Amino acid sequence: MRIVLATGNAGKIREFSDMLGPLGFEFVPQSEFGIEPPEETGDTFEDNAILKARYASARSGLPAMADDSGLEVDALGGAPGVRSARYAGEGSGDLANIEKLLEAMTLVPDASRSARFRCVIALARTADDPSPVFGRGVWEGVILRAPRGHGGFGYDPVFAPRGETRSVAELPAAEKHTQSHRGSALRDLHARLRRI
Ligand code: ITT
Repeated sequence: MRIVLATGNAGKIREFSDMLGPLGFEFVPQSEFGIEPPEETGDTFEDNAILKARYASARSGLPAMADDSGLEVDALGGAPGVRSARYAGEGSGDLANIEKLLEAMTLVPDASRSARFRCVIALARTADDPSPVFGRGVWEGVILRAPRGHGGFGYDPVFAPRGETRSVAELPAAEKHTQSHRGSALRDLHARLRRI
């Protein structure tokens, strides 16, 4: 079965191509259909994930899968959350977002720097699928005081998983996939699909 991968984020596309290979579906990035990511108007990861999946399915006529994810920082009341991609402003890049986060966390002591990545993956079999399937994943950790490493994307250089001294950007990709919110969400989605 061909499924549209409804994301415009190159980091996510890389991780999904690593992880989806063994699942036996053919995933086609939405850019191959000329689909641009829609505006994310939802207040929750679920809302935005299904909004993106339905949008890509409507435009391609195929089933579509979308990921909505973000970083939740306890000392910032859960921010940047669903706004993680645009924390430093609309269209802001990873560097600007990291800079804003580190600045907001300057006075936060080591013991209070807990945070987590969340990921919700939605699969819409048609644009108006009345029972889309969701997979969810969480990855607990802390916010570092300075960026470290060059792997991954987004906030990876400033997030160290719980019990780990390296940042996610210092982990080999395969190690990130076995632990990450995205890896867990994909395994959760896969398990639910097998029960349908
Ligand atoms: P699409 O909506 O097109 O998929 P996006 O980048 O806008 O791309 P989101 O709205 O889901 O995606 O925003 C997620 C943001 O959260 C992402 O841009 C990163 O800044 C951050 N993020 C999510 N997963 C991450 C990961 O594994 N490592 C680092 N940062 C991550």
